[in-house]
Amino acid sequence: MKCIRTLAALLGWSVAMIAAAQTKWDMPTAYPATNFHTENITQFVADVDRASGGKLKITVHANASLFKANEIKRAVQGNQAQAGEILLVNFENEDPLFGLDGVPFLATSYADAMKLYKAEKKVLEDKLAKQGIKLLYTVAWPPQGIYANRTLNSAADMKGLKWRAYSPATSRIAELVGAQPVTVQASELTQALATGVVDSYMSSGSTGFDTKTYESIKNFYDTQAWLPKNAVIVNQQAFAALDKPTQDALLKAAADAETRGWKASEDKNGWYLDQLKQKGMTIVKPAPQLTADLKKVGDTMLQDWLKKAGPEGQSAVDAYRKM
Ligand code: PCA
Repeated sequence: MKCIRTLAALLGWSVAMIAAAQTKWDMPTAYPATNFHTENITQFVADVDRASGGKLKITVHANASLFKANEIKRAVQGNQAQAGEILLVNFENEDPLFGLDGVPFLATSYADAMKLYKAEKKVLEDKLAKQGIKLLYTVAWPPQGIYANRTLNSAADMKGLKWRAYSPATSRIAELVGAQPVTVQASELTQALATGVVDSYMSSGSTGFDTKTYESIKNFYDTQAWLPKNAVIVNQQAFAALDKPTQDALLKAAADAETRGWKASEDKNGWYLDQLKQKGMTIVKPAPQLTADLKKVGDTMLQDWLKKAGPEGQSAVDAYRKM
């Protein structure tokens, strides 16, 4: 009898120990489970689980199911969610530095997008740290092009488009070309297209595919204008509460996810555009006038950005240009 009681006590104690040793995090993201960013995150979370010996369990809530895209950052800041994935350019109004990779035609290839990341990484980390957030890694979206039914030979042809925007910068583009911006997060884009709330937008082949844009829009103008980045972030206090081996496991998995994610983005870009073609879309090489007009828009936006971002913005751009 005594022996059984001791055993029961021991069992209760070990269950309590396991529960105490195990940390559970919520991780909201804004894109569907099948998106390459989310697939990468799924792998990241599995790596963390394994490398931490099951001590850190992260539950991913994809497709803006827990928080809207533009609410995720604040949720992580306030520790309502311990980790999350955000689109940096969404927060340009908070701080211009978050919008650097959304300036059209500043960095238009994967190699340049990586350089830009290296040039801004320190200041980005510092900004987030001041907000109680730790940057784990980033991954670039594929290059941004224009979805529209109209024939676009120049920016003048964009006048009056009902333009879906996902960030302050994509709204600004609409203003500069005389289109009407409506901000719609990716998870609500399919419906906005189907109901005619919007008839055009700028994004990657990836989002065109995810949202079945081919069901309502015929053309993708492959302007390769910029590659915005998603950032995976954690609440600093939640991170600090982990034991050292678990922290190390998390950081190692994050470094692997960054390398894997950038590669997946680049590798899958062609696949996404092929899928759009197979679904009946035309991938258009933009007319020289359209490109020239959009580059002018980009120049204006870079000047505006440099004014807003001040010396630290200038030095990030200078560092990038020197690479
Ligand atoms: N897809 C996201 C942001 C950039 C991209 O390629 C979107 O359209 O919301």
